[in-house]
Amino acid sequence: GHEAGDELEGRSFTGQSVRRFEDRRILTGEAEYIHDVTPPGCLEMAIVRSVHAHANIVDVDTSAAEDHPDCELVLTIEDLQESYNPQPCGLEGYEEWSLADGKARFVGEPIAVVVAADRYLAEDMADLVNVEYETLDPVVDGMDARESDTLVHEDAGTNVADNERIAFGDPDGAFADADHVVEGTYEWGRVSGVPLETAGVVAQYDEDGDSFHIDCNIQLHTLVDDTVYETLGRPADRVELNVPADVGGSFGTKIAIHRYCNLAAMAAEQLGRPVKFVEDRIENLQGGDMHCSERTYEMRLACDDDGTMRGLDVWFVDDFGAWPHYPVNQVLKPLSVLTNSYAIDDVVYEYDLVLTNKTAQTAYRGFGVDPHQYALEMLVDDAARELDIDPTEFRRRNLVTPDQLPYRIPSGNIYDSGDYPGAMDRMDEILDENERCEGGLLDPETVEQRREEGFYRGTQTAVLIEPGVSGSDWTDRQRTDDETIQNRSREDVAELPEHLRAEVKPDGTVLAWLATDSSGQGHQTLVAQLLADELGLLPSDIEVDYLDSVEAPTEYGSAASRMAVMLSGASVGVGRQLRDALAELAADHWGVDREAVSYRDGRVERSGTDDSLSLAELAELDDEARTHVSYDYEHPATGFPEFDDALTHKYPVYPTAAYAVNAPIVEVDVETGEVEVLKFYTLRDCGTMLNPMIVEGQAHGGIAQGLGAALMEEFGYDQGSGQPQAITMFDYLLPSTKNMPDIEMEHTSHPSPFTETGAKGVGEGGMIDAPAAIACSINDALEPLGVTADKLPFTAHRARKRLREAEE
Ligand code: MCN
Repeated sequence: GHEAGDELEGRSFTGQSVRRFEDRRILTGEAEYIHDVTPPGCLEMAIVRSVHAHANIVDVDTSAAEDHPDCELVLTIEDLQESYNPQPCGLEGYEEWSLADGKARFVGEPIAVVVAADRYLAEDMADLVNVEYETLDPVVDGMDARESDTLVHEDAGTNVADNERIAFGDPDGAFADADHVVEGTYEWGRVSGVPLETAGVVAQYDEDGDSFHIDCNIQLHTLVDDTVYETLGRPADRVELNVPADVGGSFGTKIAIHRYCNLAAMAAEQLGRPVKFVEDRIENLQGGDMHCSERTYEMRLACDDDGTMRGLDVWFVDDFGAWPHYPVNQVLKPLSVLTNSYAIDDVVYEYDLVLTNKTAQTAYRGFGVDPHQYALEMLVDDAARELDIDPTEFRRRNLVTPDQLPYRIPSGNIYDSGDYPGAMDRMDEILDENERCEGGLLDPETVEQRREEGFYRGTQTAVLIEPGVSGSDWTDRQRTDDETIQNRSREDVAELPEHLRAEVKPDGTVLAWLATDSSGQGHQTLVAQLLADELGLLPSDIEVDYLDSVEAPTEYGSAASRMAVMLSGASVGVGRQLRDALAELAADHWGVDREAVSYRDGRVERSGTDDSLSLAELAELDDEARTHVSYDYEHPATGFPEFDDALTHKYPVYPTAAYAVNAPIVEVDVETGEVEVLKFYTLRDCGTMLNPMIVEGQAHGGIAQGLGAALMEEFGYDQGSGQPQAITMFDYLLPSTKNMPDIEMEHTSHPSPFTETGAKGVGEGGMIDAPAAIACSINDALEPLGVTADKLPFTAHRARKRLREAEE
């Protein structure tokens, strides 16, 4: 990659692997994370958490803690109910307080908080709080929860918090007419992103203004803002929320409603002193509201003898844990890739969102699309085998073809651009040239020989779509009744633009401000690259800073793989505005018409003369801040009639469709059940690559997380007691360099016709496409033994079990 300041005049920085500005400070220890924020007089908070999955709280005795000289404050539910509000939940009808109200609903649920001079003392004080419980039977299994008499929330009267059936086309007809109906059950284990930096907050209260300043390493301040204002019972402008420039990863997990933000703010108000809280690793893994989808799918595919897919029936249960938090709409996002890369018109989609006595869900890279793609590809494999068609050939026959693009899937979303069959062909070529030949990992002779030794190899390709760039407010669909949805007009569905500001500094360099937060994606570099091109400067001439929540307009922010598209569009817009503003300033200065001046490579020139002004000279002339500009880039779906139908029905619209064809070469040891990925080939299309090095980094990280979900990671629970079984890194197995194969990556580019720069979102790829690819490759490897990877993670234990069952 190029050094950020490389002299590359006359060349475009967009599309180049410009090194990330962020990395120097991260690698040299100069980055500022939440734990580095320590205002004078700062105290620390510890949380007393439930040790039971389901229990009535009979009594919370805080006297020993309160009597202790080191204890600054204890807060219980009574204190909260006296002065604050419940926090908004993801669905109506659930009253959630930041501390358990009378009943604990998962192991780790906060019951009280204690504040002391430092975390050690605070933990000691927390130990002095004595909670008396009356234990209840826990609801642990999501499938059983639907019928169970034991209720997680008695007032709700059911553990099924949401359920919906949506039909597109004529699925009944398709299933009645088709030659075959193939069905399968596929399970996706509870996994999540596990960022290096756990979640944390530093809250300060200003008594004079009755206002709060809250620093927290959250992913989207826009989502947390509302919950914090409402919970504290203050107007929005009295709560300033600031996300540090450096967040040590989020992957969606830091998006949702986090009680610790509210609790630290309340404690800061009560004490009149700053209060800090940063989760330790156990808290992060068990109680930090940071698990994601746990789904059981029952799917059916209707096909004809010739291998044409006719209809799809998707039914699943998603075990959401104890509270239906904001990302309840994860059950809907799969609608944006409903039929993946296949042309199927008649589909039914139904789900039950159930509550159990487990940690509540948050978002995780993929936002519920990853399990859908996995289950669908499993079904396609099962169907191919039942129809006795080669699984690759079966896929190929049903792919959306290039001449069909842009292609509208039944649920209304549109795939923008690409060549899916071409990508399958290219991957075949790559495998033929490198691995299916002599000496290759899939050399038929080697495969046969390894099989005799008990090691089964295989690979399976498929085209996996990654939806990118959400922005419409389909997110609150669950809160809206059917009639309201049917009567919704296009105007009711907000599209959130991306805001960017910039100005010229006295030295002629440019300062730009992002309105949203980053967690490691490299957005500062992205804006610097794009703006450098727009202004004819070097990326190192562009400094990029962040606005805080009060300064920034309410935006959606960095989620749903949208910033490459939104920020590149905003950078182009702000660059154009800045060029115009500078040209106008120069024209005024020279007393000539605007048409008589032009902007070129960091200077404004006066035509027909040798006169020109540099940015520094213009900045000096600019005493009215006329070169401070801002721009709002419109979401690509805005103004697209094709998207209207989906939007007005509040179906998820994701206007970019990046995709990957993966070929993980897996080897299963049929004795131990262990699966090793020997090599991972991947061919990817994200349209215009703005920074190939970042794109590849995103894919590497995503594939690692996808491998974890496919083979290793799982938040298991004891089925009897509801105790979490993975609360340390010894039990929650993250992939490391030891587990990661070499990744051979190639790119193809079909720029999106819908976006300013042709870019498509990529931030969730890998996690969306790797699990399905690995599972189907296992299916290929174990085909002779009749075993499939029908439950993820396909751990050695599960694989062994399936292999033994198949033997019988
Ligand atoms: N990019 C590019 N060209 C493209 C597309 C993307 O160069 N055609 C680059 C962009 O420069 C951008 C990055 O790739 O910096 C990711 O862009 P995009 O796909 O738009 O995703 P977002 O920037 O909106 O980031 C969100 C996305 C999501 S949803 C999760 S989850 C996730 C992810 O990003 N969390 C991450 N990647 C992460 N990476 C890090 N390091 N940490 C996280 O928490």
